[in-house]
Amino acid sequence: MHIDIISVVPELLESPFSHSILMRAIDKGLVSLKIHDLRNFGLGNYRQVDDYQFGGGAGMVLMAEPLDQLLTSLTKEQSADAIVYLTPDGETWNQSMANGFSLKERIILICGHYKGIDQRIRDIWVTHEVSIGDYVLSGGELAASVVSDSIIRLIPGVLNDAGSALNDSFQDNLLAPPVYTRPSEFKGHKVPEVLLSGNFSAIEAWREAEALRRTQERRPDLLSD
Ligand code: 6GU
Repeated sequence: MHIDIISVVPELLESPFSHSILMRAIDKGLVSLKIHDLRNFGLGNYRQVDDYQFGGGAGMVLMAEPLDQLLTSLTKEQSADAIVYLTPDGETWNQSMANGFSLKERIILICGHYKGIDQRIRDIWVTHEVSIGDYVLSGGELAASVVSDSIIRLIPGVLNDAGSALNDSFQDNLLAPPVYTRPSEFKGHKVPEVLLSGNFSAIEAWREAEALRRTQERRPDLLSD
């Protein structure tokens, strides 16, 4: 899989991909990722990328031309399977969307800033519009990191334990059961006996029951879907 991310603040995207699981996925060659500074396609001596909005109103808008030129150059040799614009008015991202995107070969993510991007780029280029929840972020970069993380960890070979992604919360519309590690007693709180029993079918049954109980308690909406 290859992911291109377009941003006017590329520095915001460095850390999430430089550590832990995502860094190892890149090092192993399971995914390649390139961050593109929109300013390199900016107009004029000042490399301008944004301008006032027609009709007035506060906030700048990312101009169509720099984005169009960058998108043209990115898709010249190979087309993209998805061109995603991260925006609070997009479709709310979820695990089933992440599963679908993990099968794609080539994804382009566009991070908006200020008031967003010129509508014509959305009309001409964008295939998917994605939000990560009902709150406002200062730009699309954190959302692009969230979306990328949720996709990349589903690529076969990225997680060491093959079963690991399948057991995650949401993967089967259930929240994950509680987990414990040493010591078996901590400040008077004991680890549930069954987990120490070595009886794997009993452990599996306990985990399933706990997952269901947690989901009923915290997210009953998941069970009715
Ligand atoms: Cl994708 N972008 C911004 N700016 N804010 C958001 C968001 C995206 N998703 C939720 N809030």
